[in-house]
Amino acid sequence: MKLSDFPRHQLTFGPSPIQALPRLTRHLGSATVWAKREDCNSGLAFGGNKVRKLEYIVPDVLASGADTLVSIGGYQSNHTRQVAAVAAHLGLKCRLVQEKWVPWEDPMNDKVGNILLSRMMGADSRLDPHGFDIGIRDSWKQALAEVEEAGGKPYPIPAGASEHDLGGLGFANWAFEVAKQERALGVTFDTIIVCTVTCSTHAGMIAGFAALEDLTGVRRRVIGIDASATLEQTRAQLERIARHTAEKIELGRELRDDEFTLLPEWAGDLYGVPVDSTMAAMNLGAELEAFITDPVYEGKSLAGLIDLVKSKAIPAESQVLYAHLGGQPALNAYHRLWS
Ligand code: 5PA
Repeated sequence: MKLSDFPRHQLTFGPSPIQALPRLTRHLGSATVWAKREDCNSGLAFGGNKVRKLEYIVPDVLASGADTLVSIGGYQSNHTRQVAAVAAHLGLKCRLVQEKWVPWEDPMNDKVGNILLSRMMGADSRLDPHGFDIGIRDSWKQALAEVEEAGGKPYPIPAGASEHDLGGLGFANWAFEVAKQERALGVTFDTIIVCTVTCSTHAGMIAGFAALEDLTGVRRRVIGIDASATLEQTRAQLERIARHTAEKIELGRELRDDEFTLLPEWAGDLYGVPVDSTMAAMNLGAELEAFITDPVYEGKSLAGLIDLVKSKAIPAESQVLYAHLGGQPALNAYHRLWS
């Protein structure tokens, strides 16, 4: 099926805004930096990248007759907050497994930010002691079984909605949305920067930009900045989901090796724990542009952008598009980084 033939249930406001970042660009003194703002793409509980993925999953949810969305993430998962938001919006129930993905010892970590919002929206959000893993989890399968045993009809949404058959479509379409906005702006973005963990954001972009390249001949670099700190598992998942999505949208060719770039240098040692480059990037974005990023995801990908632009690994004449994927509600749980 062609991408435009897949049903899409609108949850976003429409195309997310693209903004120039002139003060950051001037400070870095090389390539021109822009951002596309998925962090304010929807009115549903602050939006984010998962809302865009879920637009292609909701038609399947509604067709299934399910009454409960069941998903999983860390205590401060943005994904589970967005699943809770979509459940509330559709009038469905929501069961969330919140694993202890991050060794961040703060008494507020399982109370404020994303988890607070999920509870406020009526989700049945339960803590689980297991640690970080982007794969399919027993705790999630258990939650699905429990909903069924209680007489409910669960709809399974895996971590980050990534290992879902339709998980890559939202960001495949993002590529075409960028192309339309480029025409209006009179700019071509030759380099895209994206944060990568469960992978369907980056994988969807790879498939979408590949399809766009085949139509227009414009070749771009999509640079994934790893924030999982489990590089090999993440790379394998990225390739699998990108190939699956490319096949789904009938790309009609194999993805080339040079279409996969996943850089490990800014992840630090552990998922969810910021390092010096994360702190420096978050502070720089905030001080220069009121551009707010989080310590788990976007602070790490922003650190990657800063170093790649400064070092001219991204050429000075480049137009760089940073995908801001959301994540700010988790900042509350990290208050002591600034207090
Ligand atoms: C997340 C993911 P992918 O998981 O699609 O690779 O996206 C990475 C990413 N930025 C980037 C933000 C703000 C994100 O929330 N979040 C997960 C979550 O549970 O919130 C899926 C891990």
